[in-house]
Amino acid sequence: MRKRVIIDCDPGIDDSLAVMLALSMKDELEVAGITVVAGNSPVEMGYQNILKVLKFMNRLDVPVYMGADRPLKREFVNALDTHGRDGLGESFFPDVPEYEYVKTKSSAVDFLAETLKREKTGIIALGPMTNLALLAERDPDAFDRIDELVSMGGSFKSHGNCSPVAEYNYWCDPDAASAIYREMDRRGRLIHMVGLDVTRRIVLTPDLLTYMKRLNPRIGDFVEAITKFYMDFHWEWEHLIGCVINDPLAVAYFADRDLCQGFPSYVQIETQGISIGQSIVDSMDFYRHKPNAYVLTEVRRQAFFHLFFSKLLGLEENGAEPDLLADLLK
Ligand SMILES: [Ca+2]
Repeated sequence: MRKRVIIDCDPGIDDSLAVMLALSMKDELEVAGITVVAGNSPVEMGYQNILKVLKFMNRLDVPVYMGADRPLKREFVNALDTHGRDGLGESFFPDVPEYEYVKTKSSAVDFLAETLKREKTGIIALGPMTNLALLAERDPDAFDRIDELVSMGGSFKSHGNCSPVAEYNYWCDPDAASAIYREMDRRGRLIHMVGLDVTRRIVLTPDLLTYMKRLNPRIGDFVEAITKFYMDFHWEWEHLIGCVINDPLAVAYFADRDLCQGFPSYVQIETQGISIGQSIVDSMDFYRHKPNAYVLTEVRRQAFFHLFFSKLLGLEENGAEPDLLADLLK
């Protein structure tokens, strides 16, 4: 059965790849709408970027809603140094003109509240969780109705990506992240924490990109245009050849729980000091507190890429040889 989902995101290069994947998983996912939040890029830029992605995917019918333009309390710090001046790897695709899409009037929070109350819907959160924290505050009943919440964010044993200990989404709005983990705790529910422990293993290498271009030049060229800058950034900062694509894993995991494994734990998010934004995972059960999160630690990397490529590119249709992909993923 198809799962209905709202994607909350801050596009962002890997957000864009995640949305492309979600839209390609037609048998598994029904994307009810996309809400945008300030994060990797300022919210207006993220809104335009998601329209660019929807246009490329011929899916401008999917409604997009503008969300929070800054974190709950902290000053907003974007990640355009990582994602390029346009938030899409300096691909500089033109803005989508207004006559090509349906301009939505309600805010992201209103759309979330209405949709959650109307139908069973899950949420994949790919950016700072500001919109979701505002929803919990303004309409707790609607928040209660979230079917499943998968959050790309945080880190258990892996190091941070914007401080020694913090992952960007939780670091950007630590108060929102902290609030969401507390809300889940209060309700006795688990948030799925798709953190850097697993997403760091998802590296799009130049070889894999070439493979994408060979199999499906249209998609491959688009992915190349938005990831080139990102790859240069990874080389400069981490001496990594390729780029880490965090967000698509959260989408894939939402649809297929067998892709990752982890453990239930009590998690809190630090909101101050030098470890601001850190996800504190009580894996040793010091606090004797019931779990509020399912923390992912293992990912079946080859299975993820197989899914990613078969959905996005169409592997069999394009005559892909399974052995070649297996070799590239060794
Ligand atoms: Ca993101």
